[in-house]
Amino acid sequence: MQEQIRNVAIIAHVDHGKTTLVDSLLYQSGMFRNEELDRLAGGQHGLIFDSNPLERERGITILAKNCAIEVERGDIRYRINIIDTPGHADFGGEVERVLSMADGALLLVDSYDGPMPQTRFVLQKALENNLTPMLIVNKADRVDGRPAEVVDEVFDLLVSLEAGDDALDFPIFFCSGRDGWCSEEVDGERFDLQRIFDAIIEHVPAPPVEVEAPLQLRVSTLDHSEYVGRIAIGRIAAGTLSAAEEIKVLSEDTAPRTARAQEVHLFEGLGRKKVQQVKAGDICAVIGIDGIEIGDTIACAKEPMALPALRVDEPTLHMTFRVNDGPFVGRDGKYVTSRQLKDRLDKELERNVALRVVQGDRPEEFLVSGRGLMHLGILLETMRREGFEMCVGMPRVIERLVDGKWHEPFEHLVLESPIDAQGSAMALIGERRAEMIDMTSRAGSDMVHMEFKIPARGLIGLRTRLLTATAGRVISHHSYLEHGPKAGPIPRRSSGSLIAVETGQATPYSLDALYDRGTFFIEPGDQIYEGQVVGEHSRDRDLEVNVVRTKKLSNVRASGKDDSTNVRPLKRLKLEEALEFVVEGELVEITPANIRIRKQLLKESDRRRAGRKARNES
Ligand SMILES: Nc1nc2c(ncn2[C@@H]2O[C@H](COP(=O)(O)OP(=O)(O)OP(=O)(O)O)[C@@H](O)[C@H]2O)c(=O)[nH]1
Ligand SMILES: [Mg+2]
Repeated sequence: MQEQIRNVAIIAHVDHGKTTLVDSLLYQSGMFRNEELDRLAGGQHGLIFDSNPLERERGITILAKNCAIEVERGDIRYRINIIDTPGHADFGGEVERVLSMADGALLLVDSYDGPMPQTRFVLQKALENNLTPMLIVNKADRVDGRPAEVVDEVFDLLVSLEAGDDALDFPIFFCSGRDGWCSEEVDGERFDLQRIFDAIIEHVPAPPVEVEAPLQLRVSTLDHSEYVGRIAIGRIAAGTLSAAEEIKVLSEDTAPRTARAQEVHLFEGLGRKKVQQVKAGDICAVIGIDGIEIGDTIACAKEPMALPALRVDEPTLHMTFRVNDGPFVGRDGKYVTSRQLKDRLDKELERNVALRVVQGDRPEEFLVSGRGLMHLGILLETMRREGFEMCVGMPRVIERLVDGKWHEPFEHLVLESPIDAQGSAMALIGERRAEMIDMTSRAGSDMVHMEFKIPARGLIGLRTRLLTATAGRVISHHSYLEHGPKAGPIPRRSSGSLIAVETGQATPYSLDALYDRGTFFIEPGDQIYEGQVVGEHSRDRDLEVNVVRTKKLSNVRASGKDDSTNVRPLKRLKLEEALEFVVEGELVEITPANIRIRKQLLKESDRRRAGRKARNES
């Protein structure tokens, strides 16, 4: 039987249903028994393809993943390599690099939301990679959907991205990935997802194959196995690759070297299978090449020719990672030294392409740059689960010097707000130097849709505050737009910190006495150290507090205040909330069991001296 290949990436804004659709495609592929697949599903959204523990916990895709589905049409067997991508803006780097493996893209757009900031970003990247798009208006089962308008909005988007005429001529499906059906018209007859396979076969071009040309494969993703070490994944652009073949590794910054591709694997269903040979056009995994990196070309040993290196957008946010030098260091972590921290960051750099790490001012300090708070937050969360302890400083946006002037990153922010919450949302956005680009209210809905250009700086902490100010009713999304001349100052937070002045165990007695000073991050019984930030002050300056005081014993029974009578507002900070909270001079201490905030200088006298020095210098 003749075999043909199709390579498609599934792209969309966050939560528009990519992974759910991939799962349904797996179910309807006929390659598996349903029970077999049911067993693999899990996590918040019950998905098979979001397989990593953090993905399951958060209900989002973090890493792009491949699968391959085989379908037969007439006497041709088609291998369809499907690449699921993450939709959250912070993982844009992940999307950019896997797109280089695809020839077509299924662009999913929610039938209610329409195109959102990340839709624009991924579509733009798909067009830059010359991918043929197919539009899937997804979640077509939604009763509040507005599929016809959404199609128009996608056309407008394509026009504004200056897409060529051929890109405007694409097939459109109305689809419920969750319920496993699709239709070619709004409210038209419903078919199973075989139609989607048919459309991929028909519209996505077969990969350009020059089987006779010298081998070229650019590494798009890395995987790792304890047994075989590093696994390079990419599409063969030209030639063939056989198991045990001698090849050359071409890298941007090192000299070409010879290596052996010990094994080659093809994707098959959810797994991979070892094969003797892979031909141009197919996506494969190569085992046994030590030290290979993303972007390297695996080339023919006799006539090595490099493919252009992978380019991904620059990071926009950075912060310092440093060893934990707090008094509780090592209490619950396994890895605490700067050596261990450095090795771990080096390992991360191998596969996390949108990440940058440079040595900081001191040996125990590293400046880590990424795409956003979530991107860096996921890394920190992963490290803490592995047993690392570290401290990180306040996240800052990365500025660039353009014609002698500092430029800062701006983002495209979209808000969906109920009309009655619009005022509170606008007030928050206003003080953050956002410029409104567009505002529309949708017919028959009490929601307003607003779009802004906002300095990336202004986004730090914005989401949490928006949710608080509007009782959780505002939805916000953003993605990187451009660097531009610096906007004016933006308040980071209006409150000060409550700082512990003594080390010990927090007591109900002392916390009760302080209950009206602000919101505490700690509870009675917690171990606290001097210089730890134990809460958020209700006023705009820092306040030193003693939370470890115990009640003086006396014979006289004081009236009233005896037991824990006051209601203490408690807020346990999650990692990302802590990163949004810290200001200059403070650090987030991250350990497997605790997220604490502390002053960089733990002693009050040191802080006072440093404050005086800074004032004198300015
Ligand atoms: N009504 C409806 N809901 C859907 C459909 N497909 C997905 N959803 C829901 O949308 C949410 C997000 O689905 P995912 O498949 O995780 O979305 P995603 O695009 O992969 O998200 P990220 O990978 O995090 O960007 C889940 O709660 C799904 O149950 C659909 O066809 N109809
Ligand atoms: Mg997903």
